[in-house]
Amino acid sequence: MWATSENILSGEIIENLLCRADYLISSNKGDQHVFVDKDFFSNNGNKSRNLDVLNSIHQSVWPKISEQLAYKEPVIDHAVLLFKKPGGVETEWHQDRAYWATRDEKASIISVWIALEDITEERGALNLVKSNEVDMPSISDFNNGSLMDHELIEDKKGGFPLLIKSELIPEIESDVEIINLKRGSAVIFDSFEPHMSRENISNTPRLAMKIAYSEREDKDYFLISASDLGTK
Ligand SMILES: O=C(O)CCC(=O)C(=O)O
Ligand SMILES: [Fe+2]
Repeated sequence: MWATSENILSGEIIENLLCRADYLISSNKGDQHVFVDKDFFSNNGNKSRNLDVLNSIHQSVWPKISEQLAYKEPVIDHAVLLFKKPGGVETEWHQDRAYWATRDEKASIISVWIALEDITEERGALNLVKSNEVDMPSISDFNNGSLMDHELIEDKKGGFPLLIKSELIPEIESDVEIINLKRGSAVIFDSFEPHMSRENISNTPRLAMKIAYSEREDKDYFLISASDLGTK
């Protein structure tokens, strides 16, 4: 399931973030996958990075979703920049649940995928299943879906080796929505939402990011708890 939320981040926060990430945007390193500098946001004692920017992002995003999500102890599960360089390859159909089943036993992770510029299909917009769209109040029903069969395909350039089985793709592709997003707007989706994005055929990097929330429970792997973030 998924929903969109317009103007979730202000221009000022985006400017600040892109300024910090400028070394990645202007780098000539042609990563073909979307994960650039996986530790851009990190919480590692005196090597913590960019938690002040993450806090400003969290303070904007959280009020828009927290009432619907009944987390007892919310944590930022992870937060990453998703820059797809020109020529960055297609990210093929998958459900994130296939990757997270063991570390998020009760399926609580939700992802907020934020456009840091206007994003259209030829720049690598996300594709989701059209009939899975809900309005924002209904995100309280998130994470009740089921996991489709995935197959492990090694050597995938797109960085996602676990992909929905090819025989299931035609049905998904008969019901697709391409999510063209304006700068500062977001799509919020649960761990069961099938998604993909095409190659970036434009000549500048596609600028997006993701902040993912989850229930703390007895997890030993998450970025930072929502309550600690404001104090860093
Ligand atoms: O940003 C993209 O194009 C895909 C990213 C993705 O699948 C994910 O972060 O789970
Ligand atoms: Fe994904």
